Amino acid sequence: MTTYRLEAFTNGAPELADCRIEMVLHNLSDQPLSGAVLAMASITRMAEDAQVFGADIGRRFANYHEFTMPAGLVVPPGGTWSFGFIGARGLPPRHRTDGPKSAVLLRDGAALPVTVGDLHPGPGTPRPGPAKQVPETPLDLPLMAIPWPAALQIDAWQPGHPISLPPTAPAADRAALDTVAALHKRLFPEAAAPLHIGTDGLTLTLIPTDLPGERYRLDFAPEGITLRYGSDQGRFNGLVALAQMTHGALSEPGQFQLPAAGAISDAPRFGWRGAHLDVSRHFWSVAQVMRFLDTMAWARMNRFQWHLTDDEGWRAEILAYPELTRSGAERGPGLALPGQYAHVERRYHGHYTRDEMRAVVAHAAALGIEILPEIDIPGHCTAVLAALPHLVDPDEPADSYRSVQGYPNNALNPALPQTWDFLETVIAELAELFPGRWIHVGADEVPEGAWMDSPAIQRLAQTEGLQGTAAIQSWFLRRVQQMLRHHGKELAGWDEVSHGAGVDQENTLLVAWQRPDLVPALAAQGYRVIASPGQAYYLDMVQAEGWSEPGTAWAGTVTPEVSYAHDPEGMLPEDQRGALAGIQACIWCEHIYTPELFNHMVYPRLHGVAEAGWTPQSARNWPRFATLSARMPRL
Ligand code: TNX
Repeated sequence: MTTYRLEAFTNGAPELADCRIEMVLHNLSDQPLSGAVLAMASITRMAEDAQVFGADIGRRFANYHEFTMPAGLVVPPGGTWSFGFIGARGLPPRHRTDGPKSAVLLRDGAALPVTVGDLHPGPGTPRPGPAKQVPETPLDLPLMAIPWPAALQIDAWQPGHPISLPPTAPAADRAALDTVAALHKRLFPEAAAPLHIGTDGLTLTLIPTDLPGERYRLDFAPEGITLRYGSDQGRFNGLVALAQMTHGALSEPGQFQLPAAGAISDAPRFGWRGAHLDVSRHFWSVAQVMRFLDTMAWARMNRFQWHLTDDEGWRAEILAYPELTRSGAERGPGLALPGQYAHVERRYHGHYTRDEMRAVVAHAAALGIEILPEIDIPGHCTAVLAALPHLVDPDEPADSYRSVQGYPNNALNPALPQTWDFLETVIAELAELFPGRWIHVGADEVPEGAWMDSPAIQRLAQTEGLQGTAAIQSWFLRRVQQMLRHHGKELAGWDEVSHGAGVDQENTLLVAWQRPDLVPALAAQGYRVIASPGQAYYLDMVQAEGWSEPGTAWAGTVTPEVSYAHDPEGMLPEDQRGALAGIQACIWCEHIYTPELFNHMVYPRLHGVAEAGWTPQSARNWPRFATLSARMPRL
C-alpha cells in the first residue's frame, strides 16, 4: 500500500545556477507526519551554495540528499510538504529521468517507503514530445541477418527448413552445432530448432579450409548447404549466421526465406566487437549477464568489458579483501555508502563470487567472447575507500576535490605504499580468474586537482618531478602497467590513460569514449584504439529529444539511427585506415536498472554497433537494419 508519494518539478531554467527543483511529498497514510527526513537520489544534484526552501539540508553524498522536515511542521493525512532548492550541479534537466529516482522517509530509525514520480518539466515543455523511432519498412531480400554479410550472391530462394548435420560428422563439428543450437534454444525457447544433428533436414556439410581468422563461407545448392571455415571462431560465426537465417525463415515464413542457390562469403570489419556493462551503479545477476552475453553472441559480438567496480559498489570477490564485497558492495540507509540512483530506500547489495565469475568466463568463452574485466582505478574508488579505510590518506583534508559525479576524494592515492599492496593482490587474483589478454584499469575522470592537498603526494611529486594530477596519474599507470605485465596481462583503459603519456603505447588498448576525434589522435600516438564515442555508442544516452525519453544527454541525443549511421573510421585520414582495432558499445547503469529499461535503451542500438563492427560501411543500410533488428533477442 502506498503511503507516501514524491512528485518533483523543475522550472526549465537553462542555467544550473537558476535551476529550481521543487519536491512535493504527499502524505497518503492515515497518520500525521512530522520529524522525518526525506532521503532521495537525483542525478541533478543540489549545488553546495544552493538556496534551500521548505526543509533543512542534511547529509549529501553525490546524488544522495537528505532533507529534514522543518521543526514544528506536521503534515496531516492527505496533506503535502513542499521543499526543494535553487542552484544545481550536473546538467540542466532535459528529461523526466533527471530528477529524484528513488526516495525514503527516515524517522525514528525506520525507513518508510516512498513512491517517486517522473520529474515534471518547466512550463511550456512539450510532453511527451518526440520519442524513440525504429521504423519498419519492406525488405529487398527475404534474409534475416544481423550483422549483414560482407558479400552475398543469392540466385534462388526456398522456404525455411530445419538444417541437419549428419551424425557421422566429426565430434568437434557436432559440438559446435550443439553450442549454437543451445544458444538458440535459450534465446527463443518458443521457436522450432533451426539446427539439429540428424539426417531428416536440409543437409549441412562442414569443411575445414585455410580461410583466415573469423571468416566463413556458406554455399547453397539443391543437395544442401556447405559451410567452410578456417578456425573454431569461423565455424561458430558461420553456424550462428545459418541459425539466424533459418530461424527467421521458420518463424516468419511470410517475411523470410533460405537461399536455395548462391553463396555468402563473410568476414568481420573489426576483430574487436565489444560491449561494456556497468554492474556497479546497478547490479546485474549472473543469469542476466549470461543472457546479455547470449544476445551479443547472436550478433557475433566477441568482447565483453565487465565494469566490475565504481564509486557505487565493488562487485568482484577478492579473497584477500572480503570487505570489498561486504561493505564495499552495499549501500543503503545507515550504511557507510548511502543509497544512489534507483535504490535509496533499502540495503542494496550485489557481488559475484569467484566461482560465478569463472562460470561467466566459461559461458562467454563457449560463445567466442573474451572478457575484459575492469577495475576502475585510481578514480571512481569511493566504495574501495569506504571498505578499506587504511587506503585513505589520513593527512589529506576531507573533501579536498570532487569527481564529476560529486564524490569527494574518490581516488586511490599513488603515494601510499598500501595502495600498491592492494593493487598487487587484486591484480594477481583477477589475472588468475580471467584468462584474456587485457585487464582494464579505468583511469577515467580523475578530477583536475585531485591529490594536490595530500602531503604524501606532494613529497612524491617533488621526488619524481611530477606536476599536476595528470602527471601523477600517468606515473601511477606506468607502474600499474609493469605490475600487469608481471602477471602476464596488458593494460587497457579509458582514453585518459594517454594524459601525461606515462604508459608504453605499444600494447596499450584505449577505449576512446569522450569524442570521435580521439580515434585518430590516439591512433597517431601508437595506441591500440577501440572506438566507443559517447555521441554514438553510449547506450545510456536518450534516444529522442522528448521530455519523456529516459536516459542522460551529456553526449547529446543518440537516436538509434544516429548510432547506427556512425562510421567509427570516419575521422581517420586515408593513410590511417586500418588503425582502428575495433568498436564497443557502453552500457552505464545510472539510468538502466530494470530489464524493461535495459531493453528500451540497449536494443536495437547494441545490434547497430554489432553491425558497424562487422559489416563494411558500404553494405550498411538503416531501413533494412531497423526492420531486421526488431527480430533480434533482448534481455
Ligand atoms: C562517463 S565513460 C563515465 C561514467 C558514467 C558515464 C555516463 C566513462 C569512462 N566514465 O562514469 O557512467 O559517463 O554516461
